[in-house]
Amino acid sequence: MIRQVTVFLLSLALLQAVSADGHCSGKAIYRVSFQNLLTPKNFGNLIPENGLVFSPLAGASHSNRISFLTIRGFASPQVEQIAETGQNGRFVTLARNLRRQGRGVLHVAAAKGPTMPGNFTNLFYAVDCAHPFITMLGMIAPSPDWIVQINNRNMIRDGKFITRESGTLIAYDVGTDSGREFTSPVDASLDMPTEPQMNIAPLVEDETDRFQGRVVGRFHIQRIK
Ligand SMILES: [Ca+2]
Repeated sequence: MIRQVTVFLLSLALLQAVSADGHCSGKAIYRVSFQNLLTPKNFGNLIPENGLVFSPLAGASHSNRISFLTIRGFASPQVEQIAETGQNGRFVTLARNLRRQGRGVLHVAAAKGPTMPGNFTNLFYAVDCAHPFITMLGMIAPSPDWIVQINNRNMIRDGKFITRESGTLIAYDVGTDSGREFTSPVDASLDMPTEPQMNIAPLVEDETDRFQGRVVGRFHIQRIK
């Protein structure tokens, strides 16, 4: 018995030593900003004359047990809803349920309104060592099923929370609708379900890419606490 306790205490001491020596500890809060570059100035007559919006953005911080969005995988019903209608209700409900049940989600964030052309939207996420991944997405609207996103992005490098990170956003086709025009999501007559469903992939891989592979936005991640 005494030996078992000693072994336990020894392994605890060992764990703490390891954690003080480069393994993750603590928590952090990040501001994630998506900037919408889909303005008439940037895209001219490639896009509708008033530009395109990002639908109300939504996201979550989560563990490696969960991937809400996997490039080259099939879109979930939650991602399909965002991509085709711009409504994030299913995604937010699922993420909140997982959080409540302690199943890999730490924090859920959702914007109140769309990100207009030329504007940006900030969402905030708490992360910790067990939930260091951030996924965030929104629809390019109007469109058939095109999104901007960051997925499973790890806020830990070499055992430490990163300070900041920036990058570009390109359009992704989530593979659930075969439309190719900037059509209103409420016009059901223009719904063209893709059957069988295709993988989520960069829209530029489709030769009819309306954005011609160009950058449609930028993301900025900043640790604020
Ligand atoms: Ca599509």
